[in-house]
Amino acid sequence: MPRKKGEGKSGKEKSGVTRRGVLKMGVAAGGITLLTSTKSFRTHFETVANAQGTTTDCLVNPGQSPPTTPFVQALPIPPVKQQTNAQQMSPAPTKHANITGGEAPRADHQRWEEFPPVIYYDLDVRPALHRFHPELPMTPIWGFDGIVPGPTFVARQGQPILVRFRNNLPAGHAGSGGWGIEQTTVHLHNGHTASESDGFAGNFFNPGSFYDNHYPNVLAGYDAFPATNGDPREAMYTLWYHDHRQEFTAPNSYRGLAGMYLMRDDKDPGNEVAGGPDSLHLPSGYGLWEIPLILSSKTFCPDGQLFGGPPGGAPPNGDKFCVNGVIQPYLEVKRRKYRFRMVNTGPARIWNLTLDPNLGMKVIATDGNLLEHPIDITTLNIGVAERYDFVVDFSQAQVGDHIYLRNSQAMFVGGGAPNPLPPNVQNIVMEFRVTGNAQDHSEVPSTLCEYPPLPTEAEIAGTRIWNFDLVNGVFVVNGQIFDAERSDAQVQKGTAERWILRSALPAAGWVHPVHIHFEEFRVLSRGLPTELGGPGPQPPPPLETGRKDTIQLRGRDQVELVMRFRDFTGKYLIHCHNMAHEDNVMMVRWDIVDGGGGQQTSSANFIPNPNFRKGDVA
Ligand SMILES: [Cu+2]
Repeated sequence: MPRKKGEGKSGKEKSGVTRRGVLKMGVAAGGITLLTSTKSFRTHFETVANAQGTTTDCLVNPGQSPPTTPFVQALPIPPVKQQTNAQQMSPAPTKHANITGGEAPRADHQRWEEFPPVIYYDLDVRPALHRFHPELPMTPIWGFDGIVPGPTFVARQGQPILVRFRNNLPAGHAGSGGWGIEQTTVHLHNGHTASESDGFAGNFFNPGSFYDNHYPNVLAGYDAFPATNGDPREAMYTLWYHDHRQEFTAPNSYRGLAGMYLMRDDKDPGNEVAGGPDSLHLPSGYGLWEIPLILSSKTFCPDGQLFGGPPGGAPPNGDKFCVNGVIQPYLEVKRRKYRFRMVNTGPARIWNLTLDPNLGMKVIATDGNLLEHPIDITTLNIGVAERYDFVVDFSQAQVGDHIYLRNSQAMFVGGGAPNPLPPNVQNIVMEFRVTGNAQDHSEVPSTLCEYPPLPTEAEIAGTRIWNFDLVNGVFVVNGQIFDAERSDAQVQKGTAERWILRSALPAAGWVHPVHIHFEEFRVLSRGLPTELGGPGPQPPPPLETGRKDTIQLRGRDQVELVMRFRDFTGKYLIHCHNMAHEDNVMMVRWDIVDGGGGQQTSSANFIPNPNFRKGDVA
């Protein structure tokens, strides 16, 4: 459906009211002691090799970026993150936060002895210079290991890892007038991860300290299926990691703090030829036949510097289409099947993508999860944080053909329409050049996996309603703004719940891609009830029949989900993943709790199920 112009615009721009503005006033008044302030904005990138041009942030929205020639740069493939020798990690990772050793405060790692890390990674969160296009100068970015996007993690299900995130961002950055803030917390979206390693928005930490995230890489349902590392039907494959600092996720992620995280197992071992009897032989080989497509959109100032918003404000929607950190790249392909692993890293743009000529896309996974059966589509709609794995068969094309990935979504907030490039390439995201033939041993089986059954009525503890609204220019959930100290739901571990996500604002064209941390959900229905003026609940469309962790509320809308809560406890998040909405402050903390009588705490937005019998959970 067409989105009204203005979608994605942060409400604070209309109202002038901004909680972050209040925060910044607190900084100026010395109310936030974590930040240090300097008189003028520091040029903190000068030590980076090959620095050139201005090294300060561009702070004035140019409206439109300078022109750039499309398809002059080959698509870069983010390098695979390499492990660190555990003995070289200093100080050694510990269950308790090693505060004296430089670690930020956190709760103890849950199930640390049960899932001891077998692979260690050391990752530097730091400033660097990056070139988004050969015709633009190097520009300041923040990157995991100093690159945009960050390195790709290739993990294996059943193999616990530990990732040390070292905050080496410039101290005093926000206090001295730059956009973004030098504090970070890193969320692995949508790992089955204990709360203290989930990148909770309030668990941000300062430059000079580090934070160890423990990723057990277990499948949901571990406690019921310990012999198989969790329920094999809960397997996940395409994840991503990004900054999740409360109220600054948009500028920090826009500056470059995002990367991909892939999971391998026997069904999808990463090699289409080799592999055991369980291998699906999907087109595979990272960077070879299996290509990450990490989407973002950015705006650049007249001198070519990245524009990320006024300090304290939201970054623009961006009029330059970037894939894997470069503007409008090309990729040389052979006449065979390719698997694309796409993630939309925002900050706000929703894409509607078509191949031209239209070779079609065979979708094999939605968000992190394989579909039970592939779905053939001709147009792919992807909201912020959503992922799709799809296969394109270039054997339909001829050597010498050029095939374009075109975006048809009209959404130009924060600037003009995408550059008026030559008419034949307008709104094109990237180009595929068919350059030859290659053997293809890959397959796309008609059955990819089997889902676990939906929870029974007796397993569902009740129904919880989350209303996503805009009130006085502030994006709220159930009428409230985010507070890291306030938990709006206490979910009993080992139960299932039906969650209703609703956006009932009259005359609203707002799209809210809502993300729920920690567990995958299934969509029961889509559609606002008739008593609220909607069409009533309808069966989900085909691409929403798969397991997902992010779902779009489109205008006045409602989705009805069901999910289980297993294996870990602690604080988690539900939020709009339009990062401008998320920062302003459409996010809620909810908790998984254990014990306390085993009944869900009743609250205004929770309707208990009288037929619920705890203990019946599979
Ligand atoms: Cu939203």
